[in-house]
Amino acid sequence: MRTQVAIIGAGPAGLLLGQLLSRAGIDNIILERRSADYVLSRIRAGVLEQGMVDLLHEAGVGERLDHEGLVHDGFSLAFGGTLHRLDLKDLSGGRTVTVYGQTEVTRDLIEARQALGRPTVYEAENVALHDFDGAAPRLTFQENGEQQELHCDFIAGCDGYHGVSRASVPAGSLQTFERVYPFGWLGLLVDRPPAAHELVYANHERGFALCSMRSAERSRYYVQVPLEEKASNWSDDAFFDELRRRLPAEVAEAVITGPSLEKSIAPLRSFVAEPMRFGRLFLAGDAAHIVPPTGAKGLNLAASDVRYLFDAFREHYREGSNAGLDGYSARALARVWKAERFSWWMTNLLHRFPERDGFDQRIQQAEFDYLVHSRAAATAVAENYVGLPY
Ligand code: RFL
Ligand code: PHB
Repeated sequence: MRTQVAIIGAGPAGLLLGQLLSRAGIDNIILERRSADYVLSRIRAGVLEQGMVDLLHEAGVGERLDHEGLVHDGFSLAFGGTLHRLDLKDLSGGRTVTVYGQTEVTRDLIEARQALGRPTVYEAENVALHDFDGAAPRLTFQENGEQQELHCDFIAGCDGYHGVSRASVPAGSLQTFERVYPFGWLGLLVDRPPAAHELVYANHERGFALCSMRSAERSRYYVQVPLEEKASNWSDDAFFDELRRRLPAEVAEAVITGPSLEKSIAPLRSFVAEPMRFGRLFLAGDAAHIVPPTGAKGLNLAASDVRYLFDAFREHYREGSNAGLDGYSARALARVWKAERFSWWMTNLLHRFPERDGFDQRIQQAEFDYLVHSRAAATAVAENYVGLPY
C-alpha cells in the first residue's frame, strides 16, 4: 500500500486533517486502533472556538453544526454565592463560541469521509512507525490478523496522548514539560435541559463545579474530585447533591436531575512535547500536548494544529515549498503555549488545591474581584476564551 500522508488516529485531529487533505486532492489513509463505534462513544469536549468552526466549514462539515450548534455570547463565573457574567461578544469585539459536542464533530467527519470514499482502517493493531528520519517512511500494522505495510511521504501522528507516534521518537530528541494536578473532574451527561442558558464555572470551598450542555435538552455537569476517586462510588443522586452544593442558589435551583447517560472521571494534566516534528513525522493534537479542560482548549488546539499542518502539506504538494513544513512546529507551539498558560490560569483560579492554604484562596478571590471590576482583566479572559487568532 502507498499513500501521500499516512494519518495515525481517527480522533478529531486525524479526521479533520484527512478531510482537508482529501478535498485538496492529497491522498491519505487513516489507521485507527479502535472501532468507529468506540470512537463515537467517547464523551469529551463541547466548546468550539470560531476558528475551529470556520475550519469545519472549510472542510465541508459545517451544515449540521450551523443547525444544531448553540452560539454562546458569554459565560458566568461563580465565587461562593456570587455570580458574574463575562460578555464574551462585547469584550472580544463581537466574537463568540459554539457549543457542539466533540462526538458530533467526529460523527460529521466520519460521514464526510465515507461520502468521499476515503479509506480508514479501524481496529488496526500494532501500528509501528519506521524510517521517518529518512526520505521513505513506512508504517506496519495488522488488519484482521494480516500483516500490512503502508509506504508514504509523511506521517501525521494524530493518535492522542497515549498513542504510538510520540513514543516512537528516539529518547533525547523530544523535550517534555508537564504539570499534573492533584484532582480530576467527575463528569455526568443527562438528557435534561441545562440549568442555565450559558456555561457556569464555579469556585466553591467544596471544590470546582461546571454546568455545561450539549443541546437545549442535554446537559453536561462536572465536579472536582480527588484523583483517587472512582466514578462507581457516585450515584446520580450523590452527584447532583454535590453539584448543587457548589453552585449559587439561583443556579442550583434550576438544575434538573435525571438518570445519567454517562459518568466518568478525567484527570487534569498540562503537557507539551517539543518539537512537534521529527523528520517526516508531524505530531498534532493530544499526541503533542494536553491541557486541563478548564479553559475548553484541548479540542480547539487540535484544530489549530491541523490548520497549520494542512496549510504546510498543501504548500508542499502544490508549490513544492517546504517552508510551511519546516515552520510547523514553531508556529503550532507558539499558539499551544498560550492556550497552556490560559488553561493553567483558569485551573488555578477555579479549583481547590489540597496542599494550599488561606493565602492562595485570598489570591483567587482577589483575582475574581479584579475580573468583576476591571474591563481590562475581563477582556484578557474573553479574548483567550473565544480563541487567539490562528
Ligand atoms: P484523540 O481524540 O485522543 O484521538 C486520538 C485517536 O488515536 C487513536 N489511537 C491510535 N490509533 C492507532 N494506533 C495507535 N497506537 C493509537 N493510539 C491511539 C485513538 O483511539 C483515538 O481515536 O486526540 P485528538 O484527535 O488530538 O483530539 C484531541 C481531543 O480529543 C482532546 O483534546 C479533548 O477531547 C480534550 N478534552 C477536552 N477538551 C476540551 O476542549 N474540552 C473538554 O471539555 C474536554 N474534555 C477531554 C475532555 C479529554 C478527555 N480525555 C482525553 C480522556 C474529557 C476527557 C475525558
Ligand atoms: C464540556 O461541555 O464538556 C466542557 C465545557 C467547557 C469546559 C470543559 C468541558 O471548559
